[in-house]
Amino acid sequence: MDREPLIYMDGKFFEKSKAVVSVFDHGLLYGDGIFEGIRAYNGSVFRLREHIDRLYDSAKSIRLSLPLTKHEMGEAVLETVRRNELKDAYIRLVVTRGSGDLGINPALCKNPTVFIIAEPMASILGPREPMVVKVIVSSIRRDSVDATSHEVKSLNYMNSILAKMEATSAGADDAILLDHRGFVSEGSVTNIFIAKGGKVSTPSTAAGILHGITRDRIIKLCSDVGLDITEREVTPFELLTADEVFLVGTKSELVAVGSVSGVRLGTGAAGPITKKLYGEFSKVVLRPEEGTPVYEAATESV
Ligand code: PXG
Repeated sequence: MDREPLIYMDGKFFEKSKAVVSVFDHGLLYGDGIFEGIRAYNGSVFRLREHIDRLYDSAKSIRLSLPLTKHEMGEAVLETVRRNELKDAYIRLVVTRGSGDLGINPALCKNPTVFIIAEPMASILGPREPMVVKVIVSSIRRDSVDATSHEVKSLNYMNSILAKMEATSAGADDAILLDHRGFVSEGSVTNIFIAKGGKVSTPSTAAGILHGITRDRIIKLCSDVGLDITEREVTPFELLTADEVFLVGTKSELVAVGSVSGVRLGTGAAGPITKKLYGEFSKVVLRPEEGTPVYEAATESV
């Protein structure tokens, strides 16, 4: 596109260079805000309802009252994709506490700031083999459920960022974070699955991981294709000794893990379960019933 991308901000559209937030916005000053990363595939927003529901749960948990109904928020997402004439896109929906003063008091922030960015993004899913990444187990722990729990998709990503930096300096692609007890929690921006002896496991949400929308869909997909899938506590030992490990998330989609902290898994390539789920997930994202159409006259969006 020759013209600048159009960004939704509080009900209006602005060119990218003009879409700015105040330096007094508490999203910037304190990470006081929430967001969603959403994907559109072939002109349809994948699991829009689930993303909007999660956003409203995040908002409720931080006592942020959203200025739009769920339906209006869904429409704003669709309109942003439409205005940018996109079919395959990555959408970032952000709500901050809004502009306040230099203190943390959220009561002084009168109106939340809502903005939505939609950028073109092609899927890595398809007929080819899944991508394979190297990960490390990070020394940075996920915050516990009674701290900055990752159940809230908040603007505080410092532990993921530090873990990612640790991975990069160790020559790895990404990091796996443990929870405060030492159990496996999730990747820096993905949920994690392991397979051993044909059985698939994923850390349960009890220790405060993000309730990933891709994770949910992959759990269901495992059952649909007859794989034994359990949500439970997973130890670092199980991670190192798994036959297969893979990471899932809206942006990363589904990627295989070839090694953990220098320990090779299987042959170091994507294993059969990972490949099977990758192939099936590639079809799922394109199914009309999994998404909300952007361009057809919508009957009901969210
Ligand atoms: N865990 C964490 C900590 C995440 O940030 C996921 C799991 C996957 O959740 P979904 O609902 O997308 O299946 C995320 C995803 C990125 C990026 O650049 C991704 C996320 C946040 C920021 C950046 O890939 N969230």
